[in-house]
Amino acid sequence: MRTAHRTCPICDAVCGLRLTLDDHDRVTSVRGDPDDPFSGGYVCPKGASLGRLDEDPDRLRTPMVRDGDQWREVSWAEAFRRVDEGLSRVVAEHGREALAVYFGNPTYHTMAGFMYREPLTQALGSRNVFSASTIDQIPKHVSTGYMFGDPFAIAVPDVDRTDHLLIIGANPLESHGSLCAAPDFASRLRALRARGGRVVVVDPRRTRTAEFADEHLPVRPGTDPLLLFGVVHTLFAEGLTRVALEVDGLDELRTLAEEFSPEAVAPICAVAPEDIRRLARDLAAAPTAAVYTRVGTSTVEFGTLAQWLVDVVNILTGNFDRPGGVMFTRTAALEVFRTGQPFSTGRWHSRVRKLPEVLGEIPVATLADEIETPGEGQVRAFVCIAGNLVLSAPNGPRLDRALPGLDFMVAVDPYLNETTRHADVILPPPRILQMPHYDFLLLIVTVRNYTRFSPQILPLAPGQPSEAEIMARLLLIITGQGADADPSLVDEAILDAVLRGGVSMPGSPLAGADVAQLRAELTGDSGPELMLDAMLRLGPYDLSLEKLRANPHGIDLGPLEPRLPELLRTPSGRVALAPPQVTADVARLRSRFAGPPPEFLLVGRRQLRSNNSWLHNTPTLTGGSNRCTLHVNPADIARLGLGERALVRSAAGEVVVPVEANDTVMAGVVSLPHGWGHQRTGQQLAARDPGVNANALTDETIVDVLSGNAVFSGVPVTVAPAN
Ligand SMILES: Nc1nc2c(c(=O)[nH]1)N[C@H]1C(S)=C(S)[C@@H](COP(=O)(O)OP(=O)(O)OC[C@H]3O[C@@H](n4cnc5c(=O)[nH]c(N)nc54)[C@H](O)[C@@H]3O)O[C@H]1N2
Ligand SMILES: Nc1nc2c(c(=O)[nH]1)N[C@H]1C(S)=C(S)[C@@H](COP(=O)(O)OP(=O)(O)OC[C@H]3O[C@@H](n4cnc5c(=O)[nH]c(N)nc54)[C@H](O)[C@@H]3O)O[C@H]1N2
Ligand code: SF4
Ligand SMILES: [Mo]
Repeated sequence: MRTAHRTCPICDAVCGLRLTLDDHDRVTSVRGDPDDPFSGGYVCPKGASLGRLDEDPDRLRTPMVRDGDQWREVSWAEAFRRVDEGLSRVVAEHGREALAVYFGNPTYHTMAGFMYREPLTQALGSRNVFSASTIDQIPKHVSTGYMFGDPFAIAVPDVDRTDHLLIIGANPLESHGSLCAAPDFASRLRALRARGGRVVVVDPRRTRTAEFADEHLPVRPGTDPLLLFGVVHTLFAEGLTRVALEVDGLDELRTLAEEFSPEAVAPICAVAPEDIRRLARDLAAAPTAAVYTRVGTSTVEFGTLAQWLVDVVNILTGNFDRPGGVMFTRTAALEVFRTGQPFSTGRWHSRVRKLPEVLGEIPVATLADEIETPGEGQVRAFVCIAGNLVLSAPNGPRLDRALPGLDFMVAVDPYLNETTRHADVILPPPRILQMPHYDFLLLIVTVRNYTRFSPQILPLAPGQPSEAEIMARLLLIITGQGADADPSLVDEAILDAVLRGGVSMPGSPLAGADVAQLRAELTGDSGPELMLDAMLRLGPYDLSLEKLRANPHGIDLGPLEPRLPELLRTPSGRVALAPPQVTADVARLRSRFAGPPPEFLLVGRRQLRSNNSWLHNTPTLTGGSNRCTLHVNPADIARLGLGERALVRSAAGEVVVPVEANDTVMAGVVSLPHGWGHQRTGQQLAARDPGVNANALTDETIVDVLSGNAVFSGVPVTVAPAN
């Protein structure tokens, strides 16, 4: 028996876990680490199942090569050789622009996913770069990019100190928070209320979070920008603004909000004018208040406007960048992502639909167009890293039809599933317990400054590559250096770039230091660990990998502190309250909701014991409430005469799905979870209870025009009894 400590890599809450393993290295228990100063012993059912998830017998342990519809296990050497042949042929015949890459959600949780993404993208030399960002949070980057000059200036709600938390379109009691790492969100909200604070939730569904809150306001899906404009209007009209930052655009903002009185927007949002006024007054009256929003206002047609207006309200009420409001984390590792380059979108456009580039990538919503549409630059080879796009992307079934048309596809994924089955080669990453872990990304949105490193618990098998090595080898292959080139060359190049960048950053603790000497001092058992050591030494807290290793429960680095104006990167040095690139979309907002609403609007539903498309094969995480059903309000069921199953149709497609009467969803709205629709998968348990693909209904032709983000929420559908 032995004990090991490990960050849970599944969701954004970054809980610290304590595992026990027996003499055969089998995990016998997973508990929350009680000595962890940040997560304090919290664990959810997914984290508690980490052992079972990790030892899943359906997890691939050897590379797989497909010949026709036959799969065979091959050696790593042969797998990389096949990848080299496949990619090299496409580049030789069609050029680099024929290559595409996707970085899926799990790459935001692995060290390799963070450190090798940019180098791999550079190596690709193609504009066909896609990631989970454009089916998730890219509207936030666009709004903060234009408001603060930094697309990563993402403020988190100071949940531990605020007096009033308004949650719009997020369900942290089931998702455990996102772009806000706060393990045990429920206890934090309980403490908030215990100290006399209030929690208000705006959501078309009475979620677990809404049940817990002091107040729940149902809102018609997709209309939050109008609701928020109603709040802004009220703040101005009633003289409730108290801006405490240097801002530009206050007058433009007031003028823009003029037409959106609570009376004007109420019928569209289905929220009463008095309620909208009260939202504004309560925020203004609270000693401190924070507005927090996530997926429900991001994966919608006006996602960027909604993200912008949330920050606007936080600024207008004087709650931006101050304790109890929304604040910026000061993360331990060097903030390599803050480039200081002036932010702009649309530096290039996608080939087929001319959608603007954001942060160097183009929207997932147009991937199928780029694969299917002939011509110069057509995508012919696809590198899919940790993505199950057939289930995760808008109109997934179209991708299911498009992927077989590729000349070559390689997937880096532990499973044979709906998407990877189209690959020619699957390269499985090591098991979770075989990977060291550090959350380069999630630790930039913690509600306290905090850091934690977890070494690998189990060794790699002889000859088995780490996920970092897989990415490095892909990079070497893509740059034409072949399947046998030395991956440490890639590591050294990344290390050199990190160190050079770090010593030349203004205010760096190691400004002007000798890079070769720094490199010699670094410690770590792998490329990513050496990179982490470099970034910790170059970071603001005088840390190193050695110090983190000595503190397996993590290190609390104190409460969040104000970071403006230090973080501002706007040309004016002030916050842009009404950036023209963002306000340009207000005209579209005005006209979009002119007519009567569709009969039904579809929204999603995250489930506590599920995580996107890949946790349905673990016995402890299946069954019970984890069912792929359509939640329909009982009034709608009666009106439509719905029986056990419903036929749901949208502009993109249709599904037949079991109906569950549920009064938590507002009338006129139906809710279907995503990540289901398992078919032809190598996950045997998942195949037994497949569910339907919610993304057979979502429409890839409609995006948030400013960011290109997919629209998963507020999709017009019809619902009818199915026989
Ligand atoms: N309708 C609808 N669609 C949605 C959403 C919605 O709310 N509604 N949500 C969207 C959001 S927010 C997101 S983030 C996306 C997520 O969509 P994806 O990017 O597809 O991410 P996941 O489904 O989480 O996992 C993708 C794959 O990663 C693999 N994987 C797991 N661990 C690892 C690992 O360590 N390494 C590697 N290489 N692979 C691994 C899994 O086997 C799985 O095949 O879905 C989006 N799709
Ligand atoms: N258990 C579990 N946890 C997860 C995941 C999971 O699949 N399962 N996925 C992870 C990922 S990838 C992410 S990005 C995060 C997401 O974290 P959250 O954003 O907290 O997750 P959701 O549950 O999608 O919350 C969105 C809420 O918005 C509501 N909503 C839908 N449309 C609208 C709208 O138009 N307006 C408003 N105001 N609300 C609306 C939905 O009903 C839902 O309650 O969760 C992460 N954690
Ligand atoms: S809340 Fe998230 S990070 Fe914490 S144990 Fe559950 S899945 Fe893991
Ligand atoms: Mo996500």
